[in-house]
Amino acid sequence: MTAPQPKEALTFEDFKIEVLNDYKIAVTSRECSLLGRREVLTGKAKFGIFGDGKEVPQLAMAKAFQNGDFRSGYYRDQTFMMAIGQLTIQQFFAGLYGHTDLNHDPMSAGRQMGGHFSTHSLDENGNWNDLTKQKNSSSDISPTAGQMPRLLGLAQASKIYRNVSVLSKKNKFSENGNEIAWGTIGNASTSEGLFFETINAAGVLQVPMVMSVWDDEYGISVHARYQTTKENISEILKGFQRDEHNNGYEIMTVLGWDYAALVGTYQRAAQIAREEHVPVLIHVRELTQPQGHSTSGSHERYKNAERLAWEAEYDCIAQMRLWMIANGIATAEELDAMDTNIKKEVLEGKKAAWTAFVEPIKKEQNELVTLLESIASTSVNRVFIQKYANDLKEIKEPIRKDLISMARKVLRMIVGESGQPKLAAWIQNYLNTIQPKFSSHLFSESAQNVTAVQEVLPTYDTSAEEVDARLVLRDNFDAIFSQHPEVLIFGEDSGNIGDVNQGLEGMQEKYGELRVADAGIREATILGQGIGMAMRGLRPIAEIQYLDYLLYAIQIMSDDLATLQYRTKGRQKAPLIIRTRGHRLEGVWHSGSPMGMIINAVRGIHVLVPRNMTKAAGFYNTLLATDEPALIVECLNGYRLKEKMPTNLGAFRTPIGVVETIKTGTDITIVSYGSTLRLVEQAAKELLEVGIDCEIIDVQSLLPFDIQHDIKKSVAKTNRLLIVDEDVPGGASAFILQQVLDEQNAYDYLDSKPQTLAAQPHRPAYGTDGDYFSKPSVEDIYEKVYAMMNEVNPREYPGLY
Ligand SMILES: Cc1ncc(C[n+]2csc(CCOP(=O)(O)OP(=O)(O)O)c2C)c(N)n1
Ligand SMILES: [Mg+2]
Repeated sequence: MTAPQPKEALTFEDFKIEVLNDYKIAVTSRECSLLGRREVLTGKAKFGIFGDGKEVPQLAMAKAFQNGDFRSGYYRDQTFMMAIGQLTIQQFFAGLYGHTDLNHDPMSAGRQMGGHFSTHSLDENGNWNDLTKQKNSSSDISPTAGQMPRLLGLAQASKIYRNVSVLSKKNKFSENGNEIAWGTIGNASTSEGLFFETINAAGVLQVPMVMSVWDDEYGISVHARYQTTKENISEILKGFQRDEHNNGYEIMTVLGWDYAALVGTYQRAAQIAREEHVPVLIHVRELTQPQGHSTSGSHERYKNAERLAWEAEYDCIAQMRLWMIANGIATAEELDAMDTNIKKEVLEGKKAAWTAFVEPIKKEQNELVTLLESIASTSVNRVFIQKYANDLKEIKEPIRKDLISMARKVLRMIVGESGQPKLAAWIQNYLNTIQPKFSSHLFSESAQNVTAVQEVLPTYDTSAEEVDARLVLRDNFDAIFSQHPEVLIFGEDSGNIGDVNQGLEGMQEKYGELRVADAGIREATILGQGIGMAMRGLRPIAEIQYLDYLLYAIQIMSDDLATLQYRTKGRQKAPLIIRTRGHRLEGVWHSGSPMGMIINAVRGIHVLVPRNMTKAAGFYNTLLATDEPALIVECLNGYRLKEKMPTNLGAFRTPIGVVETIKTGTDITIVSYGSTLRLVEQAAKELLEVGIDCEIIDVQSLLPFDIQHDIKKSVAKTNRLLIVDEDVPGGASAFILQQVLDEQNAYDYLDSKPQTLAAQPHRPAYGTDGDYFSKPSVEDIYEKVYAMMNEVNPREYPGLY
C-alpha cells in the first residue's frame, strides 16, 4: 500500500497529524456504536442501528466534501457526520435516547431513531441559512433507497446554478454550481427500483453526484447472491461507464479497509464531479458489520465462522491501524493509549447526554409528585393518590408518559374535589408544553406559510374574451417564469411540446431547456428532482403527466417530502410544487381521482383541487409566495373549456384552505370539488325547476380544509348536507364528512342524515357510457338530492321510483 499523496505544502508531520485525527474519529465512532448497542440492551434506548464497520471510507468521503456540498445517505453514516463536524459524541447519544430538544439532538429532536442524520438549512424562524458556508446533509429516511430520488435533485441544482445565467451569481445556495451531491447506500438497497431509476437519470442529466455503495455483502441476513446479479453492483453497472463517444459515469472500485486507496479515490471522484459535472459511482467493497445489522438481531445467526473470522481480520479500523504502524505514523502503544482516552471520552459524552435527557423530566416528576401529595391530603381517595405519588417518586429514570398517564388517572379520582382544578390545569399546561415536541412543524411555521397569503382576485378588461382555458395557464406560467428566475418545470413532454395539453406551449423556446425541460418516464425521480432542487433554494414545479401515475411517486411524496419539515423539526424544507392533471376523462388509467388515498398519504403536503384553470393558475401564484410543498390537480377535461383571460397574470392569488360558495341556496348544501362541480351545477339548475334550491360549495383545497368553517355556516342555513366527488365511496368524501362533523360540529344544525355520493368502487370503464356508469352523473346527483328532499317533504317532492 502507498500513502495518500500529501499535498505539496504538507510535511510528513502535518500528514501524520491528519491521519491520527482521522483515526481518532474512526475509533470514537466505533466506540459510540459499541456503547450504543449496550444502551439499547440495558433498556435506556429503544433501538440502535450504527455505523460500525463503515468508518474508514467515510473519513475519505469527508475529506473530499466541501462547504455547500450535500449528502443524501442512510443510517450507516455516523462517522462521516462526525468527520464533517456535525455530530458530537453527546449528540450521538441524545439521538439514541430520543431527546426532544434540537439543541441536544440536532438531527431530528428525537423524532427519528438514531442514525438518521441531517444538518440545519433553516434558522429557528424557517429562513434559509447560507448553505454555501456550511456542510449539508439532507435529512435521512428509513425506507431503503428512499434517499436516491432526492439525491438526483440535490445534484441537479448545481447544474442549474452553473448553467442558467440569471442564477449563476453567487447566492446562499451555490457558487457557480461547484457543489457535489454525495449519495450513500448499502449494497442490498441497490436492489430497489429507486436506485436504478436514479442512476439512469443522473447519467442522462450529467449531474455532479458521487454515489458510494457501502458493500458488506449483506442486507440484514440476506446475502448478495440473492440481491445483485453477479453479486457485484459495479460490475453490472459497467455499461454506464463514459467513454470518448458517450457521456456516462466514472465508475471506481475500492476496498473499504484500504485507507490510502480510499483517500485517493475520493479525491479523484470529487474532482471529476465538481469540475466536469459528471456523475461518479464508487463501489466500496469488503466492508464489515462488527455488531451485525442492528440491535434487534445477531449476525452470528447467519454468518459462518469463516466469514466472521474474515470480518474480524478485515475490520477497516484494524487494517487502518496496521497501515499506520507499518508507515511509521504511530506505534501500537501510542494507538492503544489513544484508544483508552477515546473510550473515556465516549463514556463521558454518553453520561452527559443521559443527564441532559433525564434532568428536565425529573424536574417535571418532582413538580407532579408535590402536586399529587398536596391533592392527596384533601381527597377522600387520599390513600390511593398517595400511593400513586409514592410510585411516581420511586421511578429513577422517568419518561413523560409515566407522568402524564398517572396525572390523568388521578384526575378521575378527584372529580368535584378542591384539587381537581389544580390538577386539570397542570395536565392541560403539560400537554400544551409537551405535545408540540412531538407534533409541531408538520407544516411550515415560518412567516411564509400558506395561510399567510391573502387572496388577490383576477382582474379583467371589459372587453376580455373567452379563450381555451389552457391559455390562461400558459400565459400565467409565462408571467411566472419571467418574474421568478428560480422557477423551473420538468416532466414527461413538458419541454419541447409544452405538455400534453399545451399549458406550457412555447415556454421552452422562451426560457430554455434547463428551465422548461422534458424528463424521462420516471415519476419517482421527477419527484425527487423537485425535492432536491427545492432543498437548495430553487422553486421547481415537478409535473406528473396524469394523476393516475402519481402512484409511482406517492411513496417518495409520503415518506420524504411530506415528512421533511416534521422530521427535522422545521430545519429543512422543500417548497416543491407538484403539478398534475386528473379526474374524469377516459378509462381505467386516465380518469383516476383517488383523492382519499392521496390526502391520507401526504399529510404535510397541501392538496389543491381547482375547478378551472384560472383557479389553478392562482394557486401557482399563491404557492410561489409561500415556502410549502403542494400538489395541484388540474381538471383533465377542463383545458378546452372557455375562460376569460385575466389581466393580472402572475399576480392574482387563489387562497389556500378557503372554500368558495359558487351558488347560494336555501334547501341543501352540496359540497364538491374539481371536475364533478360542473355536474353539480347542472343538477342544481334542474333541481331549481322543481323548487329545490341548492347551495354549492367548492372545497378548492382538500388540505388544508375549510379553515374558516364556511361549510358549517352554510349547513346552519340549509340544515342539509350532501358531499359529492368521483373518488371511491369512503374516499375523500369520507374525509370531508369527518371534517364537517368532527372538526366543525355541523351535526348541531342537521335536519337530515348527512350523505355522500361518490363513484363506483371500481376503476372507471372506457367510453362515455363507461364514465356514466362509473362516476356520479347529473341524474345521480339530482336524484340523490331529490330523495333527501322527498324524505323531508313527500307531498311536495313525491317519490320518483
Ligand atoms: C423499503 C424498505 N424495505 C425494507 C426495509 C428494512 N431494512 C432496513 S435495512 C435493510 C437492509 C439494508 O441492507 P444494505 O442496503 O446492504 O445496508 P447495510 O445495512 O448492510 O449497510 C432492510 C431490508 C426498509 N428499511 N425499507
Ligand atoms: Mg449491506
